[in-house]
Amino acid sequence: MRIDVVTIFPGYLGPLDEALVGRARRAGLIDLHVHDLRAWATGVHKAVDDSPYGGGPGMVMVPTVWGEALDAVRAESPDEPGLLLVPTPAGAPLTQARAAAWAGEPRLVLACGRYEGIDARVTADAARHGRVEEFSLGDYVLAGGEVAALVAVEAVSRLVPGVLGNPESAELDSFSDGLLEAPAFTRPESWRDLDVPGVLRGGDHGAVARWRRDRSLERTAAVRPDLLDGLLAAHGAAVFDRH
Ligand code: 6GU
Repeated sequence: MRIDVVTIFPGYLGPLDEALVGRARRAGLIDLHVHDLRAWATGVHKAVDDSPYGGGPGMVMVPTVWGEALDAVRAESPDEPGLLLVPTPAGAPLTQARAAAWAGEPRLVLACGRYEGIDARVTADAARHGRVEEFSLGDYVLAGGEVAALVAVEAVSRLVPGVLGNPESAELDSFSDGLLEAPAFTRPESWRDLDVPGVLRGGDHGAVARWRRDRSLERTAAVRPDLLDGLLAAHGAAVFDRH
């Protein structure tokens, strides 16, 4: 899969050299390109932003620079214009389902805005060339889209075949069945007077699965009751049946 990220702070994407994503890149599974938006800025000041029409605080990123940048990045791989992803607190939430859908794309292009966002005509124009999706990490405001791009690249990369050592771990994750994961334990069996639950040491795989399911439901009901409401609405009470 090819991923392009366009940003005025390429250094922000440095962590993508590390750990899981770094390894996936070196293995040739993820072909990641980070582009400095300022390369397409013109004039002595290389400005990328201007004051908003209609007034108000802050600055808006200019469509001219973004248009040239996205045209050029798209042209680097003309057969595959890619899905344009725009991080913005005004987008629909990033979910595991969206990450999984994006992991099936041959190419993603991430356009990171700063300031009060990007002139709205940039996404309108991009939608004439291909598909565009805006996404938000949640209900809080970041200084720019770079951290959201890091989050999206990591969430997507671990779902690309071959990136995870054990593909089962993606399937067992929190959210892949719509519930939060049960707590996990490893050796030693007893630590600071805290014991690993006996059922996990007993070798009864059915009992372990039921215990994990119960803890998942308990934890989800406690911290994310909205997820249970969503599952009930989608599938009915059968989703809570024991297997
Ligand atoms: Cl995607 N961008 C910004 N700037 N702030 C956010 C966000 C994205 N998601 C939550 N807050």
